[in-house]
Amino acid sequence: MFSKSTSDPDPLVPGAPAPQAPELAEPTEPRDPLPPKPDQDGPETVTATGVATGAPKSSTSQSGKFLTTAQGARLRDTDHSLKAGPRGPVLLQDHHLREKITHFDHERIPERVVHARGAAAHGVFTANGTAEGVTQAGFLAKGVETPVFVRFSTVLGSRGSADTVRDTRGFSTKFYTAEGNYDLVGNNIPVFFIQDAIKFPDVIHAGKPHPDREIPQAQSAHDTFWDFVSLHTEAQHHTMWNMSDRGIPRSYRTMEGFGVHTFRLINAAGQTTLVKFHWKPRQGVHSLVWEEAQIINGMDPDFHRRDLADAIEAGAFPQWDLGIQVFPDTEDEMFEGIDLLDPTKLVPEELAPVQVIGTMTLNANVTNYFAETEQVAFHPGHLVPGIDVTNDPLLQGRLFSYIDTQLTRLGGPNFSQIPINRPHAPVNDMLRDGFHQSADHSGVAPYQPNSLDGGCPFMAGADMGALIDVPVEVPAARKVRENPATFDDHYSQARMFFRSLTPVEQDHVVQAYTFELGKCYEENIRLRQLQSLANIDKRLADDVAAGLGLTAPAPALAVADTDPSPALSQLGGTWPVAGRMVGVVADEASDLATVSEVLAALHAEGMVPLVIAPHGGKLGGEITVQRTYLTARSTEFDAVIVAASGAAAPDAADSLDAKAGNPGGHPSLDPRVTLLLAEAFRHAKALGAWGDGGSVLAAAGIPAETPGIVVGGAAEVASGVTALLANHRVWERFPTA
Ligand code: HDE
Repeated sequence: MFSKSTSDPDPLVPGAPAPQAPELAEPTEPRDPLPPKPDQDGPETVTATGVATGAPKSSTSQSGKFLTTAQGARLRDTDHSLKAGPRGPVLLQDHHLREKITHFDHERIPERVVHARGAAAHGVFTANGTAEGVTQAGFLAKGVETPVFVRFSTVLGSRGSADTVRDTRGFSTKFYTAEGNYDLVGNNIPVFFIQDAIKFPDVIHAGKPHPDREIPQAQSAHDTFWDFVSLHTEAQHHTMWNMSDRGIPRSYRTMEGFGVHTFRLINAAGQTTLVKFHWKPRQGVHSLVWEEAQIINGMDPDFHRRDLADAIEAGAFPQWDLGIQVFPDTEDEMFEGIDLLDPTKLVPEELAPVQVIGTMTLNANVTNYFAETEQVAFHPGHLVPGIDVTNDPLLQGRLFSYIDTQLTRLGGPNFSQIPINRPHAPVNDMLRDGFHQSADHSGVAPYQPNSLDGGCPFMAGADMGALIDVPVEVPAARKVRENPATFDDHYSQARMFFRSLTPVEQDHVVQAYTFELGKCYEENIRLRQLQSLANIDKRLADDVAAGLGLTAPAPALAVADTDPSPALSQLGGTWPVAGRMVGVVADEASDLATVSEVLAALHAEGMVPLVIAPHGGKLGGEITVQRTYLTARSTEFDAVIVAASGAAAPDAADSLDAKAGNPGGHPSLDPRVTLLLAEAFRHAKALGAWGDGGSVLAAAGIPAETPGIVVGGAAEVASGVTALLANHRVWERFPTA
């Protein structure tokens, strides 16, 4: 299934030298295929009785250099069917034709019913030991390194849908621990739409395209979605997060991740604690702005997928700290008045700080999308000793759903044998046969107890690293279809979230609701959603209503006020600039020596400068052009710099004003360049120009005396833009209400 290791000599060509792995290159440069990654092969094949068969790890993948049939017979022609003469009918006996077409006919498997669109990468998780006091999970002990596979996803869209839609993002991590696979199957939003798994088909049916015309694709801006969430008001908190900038991340690399549910940990002494898991991106938490997201959906629907793969290939490995919020395991499972079993509630970090327990680095791209990203199967029930579930009714339902869906999606019960799903711990189960069985089980007694296989496999003792079902008390109760009263409050945390945002972020929320409800046809649905908004925050409701040309109703109920949680805002703080994309507009007439210096300065900070020029190839025979005026769009860049023309003095700091009256003089003046600059300006990105490059900014209508515009000497521009990028955007340029 995976590429043959390049170090293996070809067995059919005696003495053939082993091909060498290629050097990694810039993502924008053509490259040879990457070498296979060691942990994609999974462990040696092990039989049910624990005997390694010695079979090569990739026994089913490509080997040898000649094209063969699936049975290994070499072929001399794959371009022509076997026919009765050149003009004759095709012969049924052509096995290669039938095998090739039949296999092709069956290449597709059902896409995931949700989270169909995803991108993934390999990496490593290193524990810092902080969690040792609360869990006996071996992979969380100090210094332990665990291979991981992470899949990010959107929720609503089909597999071929665009990346930058407004939606929740999945953030699933498979830890291949020495005690078996542990899956943390989370989202980039810490709460969920519903409190009980029985509502999952309802919320997803409402969010998916309308059943009659199957539109719209991959978005919530339509009647059925708002119909449901305005009626099922426990969804209001999650929906508020979707309408915030969290719904349109800049990159998978700049998303937080959340386990959402509360989990129960158990330490070596048998003591239990309740925890919530958080991933904190070291790159900072950043988002797109809505107009950018919409443009990207057309310009580059693979934007997030490409961004992740390019960053990893360029060596800008994204990193996340894994943290836990720790709560005492009390009988009521409450913390500071918050029901820890209610997945529509978060616990503010100000009340329970996130304690870092380790760091994950994604350092290798997938080799084969289908084999790995498509076939990976996560499950919140894939646990290891020391981590257990709670009675959160949403989590309990998920424990059933994931294995069930894999049976259809991956065609039977043996998907854990697919290399990407194989544990790196020894597997010795008594599961047998079924579709796609690829293990060659030995022994005659796949049952317990037995004597015929010597009693094997054996049960692990309490001190042998076996799974632990924490013996939690179940209070005497009646069988009911009811929620606890503590689940009843649907609004106070939505209010807390909105009021914790800065004015710029609040404005984005207002605009998002106005956009989404503006796409609904039914006025009753808009009004019903406005009622929920009025319950959450009167100003929010009034502003959205004004945009819709409606009047917001009065709040219908009293909602508890809680302290804002500043940690919920994405603004503030400075972040590493490594991996950020900076466009440098230049052409043949530019001051090319200085262009090279600026590119070097940006490179030295770990950024990815991309030269944008009128044509491809090289400028001055030396500087590689990565984007042309035709292929560049502002949305790809975090900042844009315009080079001076060679004629101008490179340090003419006042050139922006000087040239503003005569913009036609600069060779980079082109409507596509001015559009690029105007868009980047509108999206509050840093812009710079040295020398008479400032005249191009002026021609795009960008005033010189505006925050986030750096004009001056080239070195000053490079360092000024770098400093601005650490804040992600020039926030003060956004107009606020
Ligand atoms: Fe999922 N979810 N989910 N979900 N979910 C799936 O499993 C489901 C929920 C999440 O990258 C499916 O393998 C139910 C919450 C992610 O492969 C399916 C409920 C959270 C992924 C399923 C939930 C998630 C899935 C579809 C309500 C965040 C993508 C394909 C009880 C904590 C995993 C699959 C990947 C995928 C069911 C709610 C996250 C159908 C019934 C809450 C990240 O089994």
